Formats: sequence, structure tokens, C-alpha cells
Amino acid sequence: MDANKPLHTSAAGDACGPEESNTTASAAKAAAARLAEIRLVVVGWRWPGKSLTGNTIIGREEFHLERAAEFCIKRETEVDGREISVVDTPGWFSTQDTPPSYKQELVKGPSLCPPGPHAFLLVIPVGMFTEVDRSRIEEHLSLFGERVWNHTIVVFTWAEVLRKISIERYIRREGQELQWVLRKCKKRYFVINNSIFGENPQVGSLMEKVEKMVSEEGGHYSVEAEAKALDENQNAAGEAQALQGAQQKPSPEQDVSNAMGVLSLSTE
Ligand SMILES: Nc1nc2c(ncn2[C@@H]2O[C@H](COP(=O)(O)OP(=O)(O)OP(=O)(O)O)[C@@H](O)[C@H]2O)c(=O)[nH]1
Ligand SMILES: [Mg+2]
Repeated sequence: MDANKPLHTSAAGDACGPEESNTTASAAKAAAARLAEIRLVVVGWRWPGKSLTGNTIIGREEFHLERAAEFCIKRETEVDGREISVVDTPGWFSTQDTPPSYKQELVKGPSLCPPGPHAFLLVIPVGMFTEVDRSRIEEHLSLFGERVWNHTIVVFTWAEVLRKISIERYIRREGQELQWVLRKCKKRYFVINNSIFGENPQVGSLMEKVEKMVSEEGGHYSVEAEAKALDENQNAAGEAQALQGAQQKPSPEQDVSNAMGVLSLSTE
């Protein structure tokens, strides 16, 4: 059975009366949406609690804390008879440019859980959220392609600092930058309590949210499809450049450089 497709049950609505049919139908719907395995990639800037969130999900101290991760690491566990895998990734830099080696490692994350993650968990600590934070998120998530947003859930950490303020009020109060991020992922967010370890219903609730997203978006993020789309974009950009070059009457100097461009394209 393809583990990436929702499991389908054949028992829906079998020989039941009208009163039972509603509950049976909703139970069948939930069963139909249940994924046989769940693959997650945790992303975010440095230090918001990515690794601890990974540990909360796995239910064990698998990812090192307080040590800036430089490499993607995958850990797995089994909950209620199904496998959950979590890939922890290096965080991007909040104010300075992220070193290219970090970016290269970050984009490897999804390929560690083939054929691609069911969800990217974008970890954001509750607190001040600035325009720079928003643009850094946009910059780094775009490394995975525009479709990454269809598979992203914001996970709020450090929510205990809210005390009696509701998360909805915090989101409203924090303003348009944070709201932009939430709109991009269709208002999918989850508040995690990283001080609870081990068996806890919150992990189940998060998994249900992932399943709901997968069913709404018609599947998981596909590493192969994204690589293909990226390839096509690059080819299209190359062709557009070549076309532009052909349409402009080149000066003698341009002629030489264009010829080199074509040469370098054709030798690839
Ligand atoms: N109080 C509180 N502390 C948290 C929470 N999440 C993470 N922390 C703490 O914040 C620190 C950083 O957490 P990590 O999980 O290592 O952060 P990270 O995002 O993996 O950091 P890098 O790998 O360096 O990018 C640790 O001391 C955690 O215990 C939270 O929700 N509440
Ligand atoms: Mg970490």
C-alpha cells in the first residue's frame, strides 16, 4: 500500500440504521484521512525551539538543544502503530545573511524523508515579530519553491509568555507581518507546549492537523515534483535569456559575450 495516500476503509456505512449513519460516517471519514506514516520537516530561524519541538513530537530527547544545528538530522518514532519521522534543520540567521552552506543543508531537509514531507513545521516563538522576520521567512521558505506554503503549518513555541492572552489576540495584536505569514499558510497554526514531555494528546492533535492539511491539499510536498519544477524554471529562464539575446542587435563586444553564453549553455 502507498504509505503516502490516506488509508481507505471499506467498512463505511455497512448495515447501520439512520441514527448510526452520521457517527459512522464521521468515524469513517477520520479513518480515511489517517495516514499510515507521517513525515515532518522542522524549519525556522536560529533558536526558536526547533529541536525541542522535534523532541516533543518524538517524545524523547533525540535532538541536541542549545547547540546551533549545522546539519539536517532525521529521527523516527512509532505512535499508535504508525511511524512519525522528524527532520530537524539548521536555522537561518535572523539579521545577517545566512551562510550558503547553511542554505544548502536546509534545502536537503525534505529529501531526508522521501518522497517528501507531509508538513513543514515553521517554528515561530511567541514574542515580537518584525518585518525582517517576515522577509527572512519568505526568503528561506522560497528555497523549497512556492508550493511549500501549501504544506506549511506555523508552530508557535514559548506560548507560556502569553499568560492569559489568547493566541488569536496575540496574532491580531502582532500585526500585519505575522498575519502575512499565517495567510500564506492558510491560517494553519498550532501552539505547542514544549514543557510537556512524553505521552500527551497535543502530539495527536498536531498529527490530525497535518492529516487535515494533506487531505485539503491533495497530498504531501513532493521532492521530485519540486526539483522538476525548478529545472523547468531554470530552462525557461535560460531560453528567455537566449531569446532576448537573439532579438537585440549585438554590438561587437556583446557578440563575443553572447557567443560565450551559448557556448557555456551548450556544454552543460
Ligand atoms: N520556555 C520555553 N523554552 C523553550 C521553548 N522552546 C525551546 N525552548 C528553549 O530554547 C532553547 C533553544 O531551543 P532549541 O530547540 O535548541 O532551539 P533551535 O531552534 O533548535 O536552535 P538552533 O538549532 O540553534 O537553531 C533551549 O534552551 C530550549 O529549552 C518553549 O516553548 N518554551
Ligand atoms: Mg536546534
